This record gives sequence, C-alpha cells and structure tokens, in this order.
Amino acid sequence: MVKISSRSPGKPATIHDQKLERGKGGELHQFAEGDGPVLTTAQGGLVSDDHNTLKIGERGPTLIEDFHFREKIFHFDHERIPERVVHARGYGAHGYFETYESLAKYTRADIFQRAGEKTPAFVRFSTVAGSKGSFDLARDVRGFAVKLYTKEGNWDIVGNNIPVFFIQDAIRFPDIIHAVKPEPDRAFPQAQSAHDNFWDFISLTPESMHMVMWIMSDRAIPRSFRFMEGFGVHTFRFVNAKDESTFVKFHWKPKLGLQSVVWNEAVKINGADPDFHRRDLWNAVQSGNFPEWELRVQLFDQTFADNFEFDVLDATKIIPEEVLEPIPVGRLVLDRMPENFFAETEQVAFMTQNVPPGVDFSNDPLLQGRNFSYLDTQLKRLGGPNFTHIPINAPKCPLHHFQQDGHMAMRNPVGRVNYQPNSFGEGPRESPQRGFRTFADAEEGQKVRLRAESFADHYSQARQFFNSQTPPEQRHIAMALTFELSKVETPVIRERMVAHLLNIDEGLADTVADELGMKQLPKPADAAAAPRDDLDPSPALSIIENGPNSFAGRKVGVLVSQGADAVILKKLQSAIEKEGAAVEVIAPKVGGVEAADGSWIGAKHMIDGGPSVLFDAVALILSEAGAERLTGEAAARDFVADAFAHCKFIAFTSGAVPLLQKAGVDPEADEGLIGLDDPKAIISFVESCRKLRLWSREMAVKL
Ligand code: HDE
Repeated sequence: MVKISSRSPGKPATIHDQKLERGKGGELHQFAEGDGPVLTTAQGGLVSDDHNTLKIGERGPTLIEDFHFREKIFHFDHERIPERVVHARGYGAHGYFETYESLAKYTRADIFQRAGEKTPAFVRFSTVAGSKGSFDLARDVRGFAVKLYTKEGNWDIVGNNIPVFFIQDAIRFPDIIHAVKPEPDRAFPQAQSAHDNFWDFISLTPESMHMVMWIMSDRAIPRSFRFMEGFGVHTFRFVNAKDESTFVKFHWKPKLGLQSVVWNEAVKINGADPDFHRRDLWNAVQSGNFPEWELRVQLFDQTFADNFEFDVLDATKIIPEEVLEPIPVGRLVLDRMPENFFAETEQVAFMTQNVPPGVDFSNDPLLQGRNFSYLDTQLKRLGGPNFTHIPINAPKCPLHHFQQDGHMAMRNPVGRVNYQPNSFGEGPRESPQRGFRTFADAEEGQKVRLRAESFADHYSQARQFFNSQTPPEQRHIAMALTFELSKVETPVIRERMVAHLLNIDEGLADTVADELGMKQLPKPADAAAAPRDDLDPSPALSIIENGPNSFAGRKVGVLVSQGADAVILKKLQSAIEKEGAAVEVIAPKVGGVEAADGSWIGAKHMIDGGPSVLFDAVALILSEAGAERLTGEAAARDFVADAFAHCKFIAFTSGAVPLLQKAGVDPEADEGLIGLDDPKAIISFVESCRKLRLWSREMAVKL
C-alpha cells in the first residue's frame, strides 16, 4: 500500500498563518491555515504538498511523474541570467527628472521644452570590476547610469562617477577589462585593481594616466552613491529644431555634496558591511530622504572645440569647469526603491545609443564603439531581442512598429498588416519632422586605423588633476599608488609606473618610489607629447574643496554603556536629527543598556556589528565603570582608534576617557575630540561634523 501524503487530514492548503508541526519522521512541516491563496504550479495547478517529493513508499525512490517537483527544480535551475561583463554589481532606484527651463534654443528634445516637466527615471549605480556578489567599497570607478523614460522614447545617459576613461578607442576595451578582472589562471583577485595584470596593461598604456590619477584618488572609494558626481564622459550633441548643433557634456552634481572614505576605512567597511552602499541608498530612500542630483551641461560650439587645448573627442580629457561653466538644467530625484531587485535592477538594459530626437553623438571613438556594444550585450544577457518588453526597459510612450515574434514576445501586432508601405492604410509611418534626424555633419577622409595627433598628450591633464588636489588628497593618491603597486609582483611593472609618474609630478613619483623601497628612480617615460605645466589647477576637481558644509544625510554612531547619561544622549540625538543626519546606538549587547537614570537605551548594533567605519562621526556616552569594562574589548578599542585614525569627529563624556586612553587616543589631541560634559558642546560637535573629517589630524597619523 503506497501512502503519499504527509499532510494531516483536515488542514486547508493555504500559505497564510503557517505553523510548524512535526511529521512522523520528526521532520518539520509548515501547514497553512485560513483563507489565503492556494499554492499553485506555474501552470496554475493547485498544489497539495510542497515539502515531499512523490515516492514509492516513505523511503522509496522518487518518481519522474512528480511534475510539481520537476517544474519547481527546473525553474530554480534557470533562475540566473549572465551577470554583466562589466558593472556586474549594481543597485538601482526609481525617481524622476525635472526640467528647470526650456532649452529649446539648443535642443528639440521634448524633455527640455517645458519648465517643470517631470520625466520618470531609473538609475543604476555600480562598480566595474567585481562580480555581482563582490563588496561595495572596492577601489573602482562607479557606474552612474540614468534611464529617462521621455515622451519620445528612452534616453539613457550611461555615465560614470569619473569624467574621463582609461582608453581612447573602444577596440581596447576588452584588453583593459581582461587586465583588471581576476587573472584567468588563478581566478583572483576579486574586485581589485591591485595586481600585476592590471598595472602591466596600464603601465604599457600611457593614455590611461589621467584616469589613473582619478582612480587612485578618493573618487574611487565614495562614502555613498548619494555623495558622488556623475558624468556622461563623452562629448554629445544637442540639436535644435533648426538642425543646429551644440556640443554638450553632462554632469550630475549631488545635492548633499561630495564625500569619500579613506582606504583603510574602505577595507574595513568591506568586511563589516559588504553592502554598505546598497544599504545606504535603501535606507535613504525608504526613510524619505530622497537623494538628489542637479544636471548641469557644458555647452560649446565648434569654434570652442577648435580652440580648446585638447580634443573634445578624446574621452581621456575634461573641459575644466573653470574654463567652461556647467549650466544647471534640471534635477534628478530618487524616491522609490524597486519592488524586485531582479526584475528591475538586474534586468535593466542601458544603451548609449538610446537618445531622443534633439540629442546626438559626437565622433568620440569610445562612444561610437559603445553604441554597438550595449545593444549586443543585451541579447546575451536577457536572452533574446524582446528585452524591451520587460517592464523596466519598456518605454513609457506610445509604441508603433512592425517588429514581431522572437523569444518571449509579450507585445504582438494584431491585424493583417505587419509591413510598410502597405495599401491598406494601416500601421504607423515615419515622420521626417518628428523622428530622429542624425545631425548632418560633413565627413570625408581615407579609411585608416590611426589615432589622431590631437589625442597624443597623456600627462598634462593628469598633472592638472594632481595639482588641483588638497594636500591630504595628494597624500591619498600617493598612498593608493603605493598600496596597489606593492601588490604587483613583477618589479619592472612598478618601475614603468614610476617612470610615468615622473611625467606627472616628480614629488609624487619620489614618494611612491620611496614607499615602495625602490633603490633608484627610473628615467621618465617617453612621452608622445611633452607634458605641459601651464594648466591652471581646477578646484572643482577636489572632493574636499567641494564638501557640503552640512552634515545632512550623514550618520553618527553613538557608543553607550551601562550607566550612560540618557539625557546627554537625547540632546545629542535631537541636535543631530535637526541637522538632517541620523543616529545609531551601539552597545555591548544589542538588547541595549540601562542608563544612569534607570531608563532603558535600546541599541541597533553590538560593538562588533557596528564598528566606527560605518559612521561619519562617533560619540562615546559612557559611564566610567562602563568605559573601564570596555577597555578589555578589542572591538571597543578599535571603535575609538579607527574613528581617530580616520580623522572623524569624536564627542565623548568624561566617563569615556579610560577607553580613549586605552585606544591610544589623547582626549586633548586636537579640536576633533569634543568633551560633552558642557551641553553647549553638543552644538559645536554638530557644527564640526559639517566639515566631515579633520584632515589636519591625518598628517599626524600613519594610516
Ligand atoms: Fe560600458 N559597458 N563600455 N562604459 N558601462 C557596459 O553594457 C562598453 C564605458 C558603463 O548599470 C556593458 O549592459 C564598451 C565608459 C556603465 O547596467 C557593455 C566600452 C563608460 C555600465 C559595456 C565601455 C561606461 C556599462 C555591460 C568602451 C562611462 C553599466 C553590460 C568603448 C561613460 C550599466 C551592459 C548598468 C556597461 C561596454 C566604456 C559606463 C559590455 C565597449 C567610457 C555605467 O556593453
């Protein structure tokens, strides 16, 4: 006799109000009760048992006849789609773009015709080198891809948080990416540029030197997606109704200002919270603190392009903001998280060639190559030509075309006519007036594989970038280069890199060579065009110079102990929240502590789970006995020592002094340590936090 059901008689098969019951063999079953929906197969068949495969006897072989089991496993086996070849790890959010004023003078794009026009948007931020499951704080470029669902079709600005790129011609892209990804024999390192192959390629590719300065700077370790800029990188065109073209470069400026972490902090964040950037965006949007960027455009004509000192088609160059001011044209607000990560963030398909009428391309050879790649890659990743039927990729404007069929076709033509011209008077027709008209630029020349002479200067803007940084930022670049090259095992690669640095800044080259323990400096690298030293520094290139002067959107970690002063905590909390920042309490146990006045202070983290690297500033509200107890805990000492080493502002009650001392921090070391016993000090702590970091301390600390 074969008995196949394990459900107790009389239990309705619903998935609501589930409770656990032990089966005959001691295994746990979830039984559903109530009037909720009945579990079904993908074909809609009602399921009676989702916990036991169909077997011959309780201990017998499983039957192929079990179609429910086979369907469930089949679907599971096929849940993954290929991750992106680059930018695999990303996180997205929905929002809108709001146009400030009409830009009809420059472009006929509908999105820019009316002040106050709101256009739905989806944005995906990403790292480039790591796999989908890699950590957020890799030293890397961040993707900043914006999809604008305009009334004239989707416009994708597929940009980065760095305005230049490694290479000048798209044909080199597979090489730079192969070089940075894990080495093919050993399959490591993951999400790191600190290895031989990457620096080998770079050291043999002088055109990447400007980009190298950016990725070795703190731009490559942003504190949050919310605190970074975005750039379209290439020169594009606006084209107006009279078919006149204006060149344009796109810049996204974060409303909360720029902010990055330091490398030692980044390494520790990756361990403490590999999802640091995801969590930050999720929390900000879910709590109603909607991140915002202003879109600014650098507009210029052919005469400007002809007279500018570098080629505007060369993606390894910028036009400094001081030379050509970016004009604000609208704002981007992210106000809704996806309901399903896979459906939206994983399946979103950005394509540089998605432009509305009124936006057009320049001849930048990198952009031209990208215009091929982004369509091609979707076919592999999303599995067929109908990826525009997926809701996240579907335009939100009327669609009329004769494309049909293919895998997973969701939108199918109805009626007899699926071609044009046709004599039935059915279906859409093209419109020379409203349709996309390519700007009729005059082109002529021989077919050649040549790099323009105007692309030859690889060092001058690298030098300009370095010269535009504040001393702590310059120090960070030197330390980053030292760290990365210290991981390179082949000495000649290190030497080649220092030879390039000599063309950028001798002091930088000296420091790096010295920190690497190189016995002597190599000769400067041969330069295709002599590096210039007459470019003015551009303050817009420094993160520190463009700080927010506000602590809004940031987070303070408050360490409390048994017997802590609940009144000070309350006052501190309200001052920080008034500033638009958040507070998270860390305690020896996550359950919280009893305050001196007998009240209970709840906690968000235990000390190990809430290290100070997760916060922008910290406060220690400790009783003396509590602090004494914490001196014996490595995590508590690290909490303080790291906050100090990372130049954070630290507020403390006098009870906390033993812990500070045990962590090697002199409570009077500098103005970044603020005693809280005087209640007025709370205000000065919050005001200090607006500076984000006390960089002068860094010169005294070996990170
Ligand atoms: Fe990409 N890039 N890229 N890229 N890129 C991709 O497209 C490519 C480049 C950028 O969040 C791929 O859908 C080539 C520059 C972002 O989904 C692929 C070249 C810039 C994203 C591709 C470049 C970018 C991508 C992989 C050299 C900054 C992520 C998956 C010519 C302006 C978009 C995909 C997202 C993704 C190709 C260089 C930005 C393979 C051939 C320069 C933000 O098509």
